[in-house]
Amino acid sequence: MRIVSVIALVLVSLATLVGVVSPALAAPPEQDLSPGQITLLRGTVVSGDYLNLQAKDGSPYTLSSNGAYGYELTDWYTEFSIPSGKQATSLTVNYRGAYSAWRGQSVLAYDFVLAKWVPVNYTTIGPSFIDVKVGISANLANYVSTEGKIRIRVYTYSTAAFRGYADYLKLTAALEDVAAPVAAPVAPAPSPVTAPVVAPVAPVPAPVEKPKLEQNAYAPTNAVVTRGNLVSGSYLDLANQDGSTLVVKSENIGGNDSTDWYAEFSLPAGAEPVSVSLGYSGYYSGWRGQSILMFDYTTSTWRSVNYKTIGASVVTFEFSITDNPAKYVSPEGKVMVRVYAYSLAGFTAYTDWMQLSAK
Ligand SMILES: [Ca+2]
Ligand SMILES: [Ca+2]
Repeated sequence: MRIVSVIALVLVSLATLVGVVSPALAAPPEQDLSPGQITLLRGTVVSGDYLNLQAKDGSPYTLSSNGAYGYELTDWYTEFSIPSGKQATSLTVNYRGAYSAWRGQSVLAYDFVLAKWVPVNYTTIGPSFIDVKVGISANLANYVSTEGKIRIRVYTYSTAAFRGYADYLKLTAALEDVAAPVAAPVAPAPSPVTAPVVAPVAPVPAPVEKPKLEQNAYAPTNAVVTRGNLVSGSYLDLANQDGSTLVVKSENIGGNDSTDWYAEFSLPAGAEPVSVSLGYSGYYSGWRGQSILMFDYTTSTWRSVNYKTIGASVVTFEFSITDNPAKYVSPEGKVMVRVYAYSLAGFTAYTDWMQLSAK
């Protein structure tokens, strides 16, 4: 009886040991994904294309900056594809580049769920090539479209013209198999005798998918002061009517004081809204005339869409854009709304809320 118990105990222990030495979970294999064609948003190509991003060989994709809104900019993005049947469990951006002079460079990744670009890295880069490595872990799934695309953008601005040299850009992805979908029950095949003879039908091209504007109200995703000095706040203060404001103090140029800044909104790429309205809430240190302008991408000009005299008490108003609102949306879904005020005396502009509604 006692011996039997001991033997049983030994067997249980052995079984436990066997369980412990089961094969360790293998980490999913990592794979370098190569960039596709470059979409240039700002800047002029000096030389090269996306193929120059394939190797760290000193042969870069070279851009010269373009002037816009008082700044010099280079801005471009490229798309990576995850092989079908795979999904990413980690993503790392590997970049190598240089600039003609020291510049601050932002790397952004496109969040397909929130339909906006999200900054993932900021690095100051000078005339020598340096490597930038950025791991993307939070909300990883948001950065991969349902078609397995990932968009990475490189954005640089300055008050002086410059050249940018991008020698290398790849994504390192840890990939695992997507679980096979459960097969839907198959309807019984019709008997060959009764099946009518059907002429072969040419495959119907997949409908071009228009991005759906699922979200109706958009908060700014960026704010840039082009005239005047940012005293406090950021675009984040514009999201709610809560008394927290973006504060810009006027700048005197040639005897006149003005504030001039613009907010950016991000709609899904390719969005063509049929109806757009803007909301504003804010005040000034004293009575000022305020113009609101929108950037018309069809003519590359700012168009005045609203003018109002605003004093030291908060005013809140909304208005509709009636003439072809889609012209204010870039192919990437960007909308720029500019707020301009002008006076002979210095002043301060306080903006509490800005919102774009689109359908
Ligand atoms: Ca290269
Ligand atoms: Ca606010």
